[in-house]
Amino acid sequence: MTTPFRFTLAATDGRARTGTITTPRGEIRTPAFMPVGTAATVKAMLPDSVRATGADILLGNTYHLMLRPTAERIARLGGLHRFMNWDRPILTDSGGFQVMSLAGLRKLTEEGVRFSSHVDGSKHMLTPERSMEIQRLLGSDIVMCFDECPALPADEATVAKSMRLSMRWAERSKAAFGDRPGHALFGIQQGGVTPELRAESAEALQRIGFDGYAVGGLAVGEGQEAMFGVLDYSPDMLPADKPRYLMGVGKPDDIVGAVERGIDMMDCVLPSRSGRTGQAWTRRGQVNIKNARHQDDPRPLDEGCTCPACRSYSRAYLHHVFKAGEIISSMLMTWHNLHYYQELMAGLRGAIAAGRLSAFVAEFHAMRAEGDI
Ligand code: PRF
Ligand code: ZN
Repeated sequence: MTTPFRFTLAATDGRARTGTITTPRGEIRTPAFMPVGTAATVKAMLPDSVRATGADILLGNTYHLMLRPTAERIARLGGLHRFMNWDRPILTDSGGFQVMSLAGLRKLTEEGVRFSSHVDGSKHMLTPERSMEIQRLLGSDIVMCFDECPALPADEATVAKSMRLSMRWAERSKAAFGDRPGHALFGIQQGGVTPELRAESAEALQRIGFDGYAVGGLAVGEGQEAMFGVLDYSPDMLPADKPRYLMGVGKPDDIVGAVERGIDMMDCVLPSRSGRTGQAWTRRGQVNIKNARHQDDPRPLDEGCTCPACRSYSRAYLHHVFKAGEIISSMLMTWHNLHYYQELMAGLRGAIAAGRLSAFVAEFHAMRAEGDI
């Protein structure tokens, strides 16, 4: 028999939670950070290295993979896990958000979104049904509903209309997903920064019924204060016995604030992308390795970090390989950043389990306040 998809809470501390999501491809310790593997790779990292940083699950993208190399080709080659050599869980985003931020010409209707590819200009259509089909062809373990996410600020009428469309699409997503033991379908709450719209969306999703619930439509231009404002109430509108996933977040302090407010899962390109542009995230905040102050510095990026970049290389070396445009710069910086993010998640999980989250968070902010020295 297939292992069912299951979420078990182990402990709570205030509104924060720690637990385990069980899937046939392995367990996901929550709160979980999911590295982004958009084009069937976490850029500059081998899958074993991503695992070594502590990741239990990766994120993949419907939008990118449908365009290149296509979901049908990946299915013929045995599915996304085999294709990219990652045998643990994969969550796939549904494509709507990426169409809106990346595609060329777009036309949104009740049916779905017609758009032209940012790769070659070719024309495509994404609907809830097609998104479910693509995510099935990829072999995704956690499938996301097809939704629309308006950029903020937007007027309330626009946000309401978009949210209601996303709720009709959620119903179609569920019908098209069908019954797939061992695979999960997550609904996505929308509603901008308006509590009534967030409540309406949460109720609509729970009427349909999902294996998990995402908070969508945040980190789209509203700022951290407004985002935390929504997170002060919106996770509580979602079922306590199902995972809650905050999409596309964020910086380390966003993650800490979201976990404090009851979020169980997050994803963001930040640690991998900023690694490639010479930005490191450390316990003492951000370090820009491009800066000339590092060129004679024999110390590691972060004295307390056990990643390969910090164990074996100096800041001077990391500065040099960045300046020289060497590929190892992206490899080492990405590894460090993903390692830091996963250490942060492990720290949060341990603190919640021990009932000392507020002390952990105070220490987190105090270390950052000292700055990089
Ligand atoms: N919906 C989907 N993917 C997303 C978002 C969303 O609202 C966001 C918002 N931060 C990131 N990725 N489907
Ligand atoms: Zn490191």
